[in-house]
Amino acid sequence: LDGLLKGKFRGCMLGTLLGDCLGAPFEGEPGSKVVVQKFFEKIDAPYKKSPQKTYTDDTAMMKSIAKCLIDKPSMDFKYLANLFVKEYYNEPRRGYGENVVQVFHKLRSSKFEDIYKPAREQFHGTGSYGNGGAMRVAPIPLFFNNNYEAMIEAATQTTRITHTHSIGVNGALLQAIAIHQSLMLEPNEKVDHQIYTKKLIEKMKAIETDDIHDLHDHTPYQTQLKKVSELLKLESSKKEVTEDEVVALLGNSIAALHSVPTGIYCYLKAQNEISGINTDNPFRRTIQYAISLGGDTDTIAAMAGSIAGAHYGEECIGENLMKHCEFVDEIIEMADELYKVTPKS
Ligand code: 8NA
Ligand code: MG
Ligand code: MG
Ligand code: MG
Repeated sequence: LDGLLKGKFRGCMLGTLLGDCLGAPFEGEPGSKVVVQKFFEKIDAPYKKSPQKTYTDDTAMMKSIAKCLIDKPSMDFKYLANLFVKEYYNEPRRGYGENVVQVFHKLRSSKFEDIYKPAREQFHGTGSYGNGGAMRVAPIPLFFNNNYEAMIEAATQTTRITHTHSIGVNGALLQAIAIHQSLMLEPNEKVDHQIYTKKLIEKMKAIETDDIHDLHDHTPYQTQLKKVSELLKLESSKKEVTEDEVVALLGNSIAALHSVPTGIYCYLKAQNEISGINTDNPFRRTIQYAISLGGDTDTIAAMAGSIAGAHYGEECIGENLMKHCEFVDEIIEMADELYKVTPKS
């Protein structure tokens, strides 16, 4: 797999970018397979002069994590907090979460004295459970692909700069673990969804150990993953599951609990054909299906896209889709730089 890894780095980071750029126009909408299929038919055609799709906070923050790893390969979280803040003040209109901007203001005005304090103060001291930690995490499982424990530690500290609620942190960990698992797969082979989800559940068992006092269920991600697994099992016995059923069961909101497992489901389901989604390409199918669910489309597509990109690699990402998105060349360059500084086995 080592020879493939460079293409998988590109695929994974492009997955975040393309899911973000192509999903952003639908953010907050109810979701429609028909509308999204029409959109993709236009996008997945030779680039003429249709307007470029722009990225949002998901990619903006992923860039900072990649830059941090490239500049300081041992990881410097204070430097990362600085990069997040710098990026935000350079381009504040990238569609950041409503409340996370308070963290940036406080980090700056406190001169980064305690980089975790502003995040701890969010939502009356409960911390954010938004999907902002998960949406940007891709470079961490890439860089730490050889060291699982270090990956978990770095993903945790990276997330805690803005999100301290265990739902927010554990959502980012689950997303990192999924990317890590898919990075190890052969690009041309399908993965067994039952084995894949079982492995995720086992790993989350080691993570979901703290009491989450405001929650009834103390192992909420394991519960969600069991639903993902059940849905996929149902579908392999030829039962069709509608988008409404998926949204009702797994969610499509900005809450990490109701979007990270959904992204994983999109990736696994899209290994096979999906009715109403006309493409042979499993990467496109992944993000197109994620966007068809509506809700937090850019973020769910970015998360699902980065997992799919880690599995299939850059080869699988269509030239047409890339030509319609801004910042593709820069992300490829960043993925290559990240690959260069990544410890090899
Ligand atoms: P965040 O930390 O501001 O969280 C996002 C939202 O989640 C908050 O504004 C709250 O509504 C809610 N929330 C989180 N934690 C709590 C809590 N403990 N108690 C009550 N409510 C809570 O920002 P983030 O970085 O997590 O947000 C990421 C999302 O924002 C991504 O989807 C990104 O694309 C962006 N975004 C989403 C939308 C959308 O409509 N879905 C719109 C604009 C931006
Ligand atoms: Mg966004
Ligand atoms: Mg809750
Ligand atoms: Mg979003």
